[in-house]
Amino acid sequence: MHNFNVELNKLQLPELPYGFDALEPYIDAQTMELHYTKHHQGYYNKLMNAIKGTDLENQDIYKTFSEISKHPVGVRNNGGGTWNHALFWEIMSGNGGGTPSEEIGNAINGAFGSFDDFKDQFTKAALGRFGSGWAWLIVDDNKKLEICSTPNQDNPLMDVSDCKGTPVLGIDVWEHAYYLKYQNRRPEYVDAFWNVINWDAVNEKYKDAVK
Ligand code: MN3
Repeated sequence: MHNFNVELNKLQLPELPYGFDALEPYIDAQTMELHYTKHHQGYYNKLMNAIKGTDLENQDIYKTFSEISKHPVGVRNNGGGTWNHALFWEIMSGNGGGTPSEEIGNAINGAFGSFDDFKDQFTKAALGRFGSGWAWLIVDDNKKLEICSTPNQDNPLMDVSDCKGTPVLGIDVWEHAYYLKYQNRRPEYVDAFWNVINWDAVNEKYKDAVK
């Protein structure tokens, strides 16, 4: 069911699909470099250590997420950290921004009334997440779009999540994602994010998720 992106299905550290400076001025190069080479790499390395020699090494990560409550917390935190960032890099682009069209544009209008209403609700979810976590646009089991947020490195693929579905868009609201440029001003970071969303990538994920 979650085969919308075979690459994300693998336990791997994907290459960043653009240079560290590609998202300037909205997300600065230094933040991108630290975020990818230290944070994402760190989650990946810790995940590999946590599952070494266990059945999880060869198990589909979506299956692992679907029963994450049975596994050590290190698998939950670092598995989420590995997968969430892989999605995050993919749904951004230096040529991003604008308003979505095609299937995802129509679905957003249908679910939220308009793009501006969607933007307001997604922004609220991102700003309302206390402490560290993520805000998501997901496709739920009824193939409807929903907005929600999760703490820490949890995601809506996990059985422990309050909201469940397939993420097609997500924003990292950990301070490490924005502190160097925006310090404590999370609203400015979330506002800037709209300029780097790769709606073509989101549309592909949406189409796969509703298949
Ligand atoms: Mn992060």
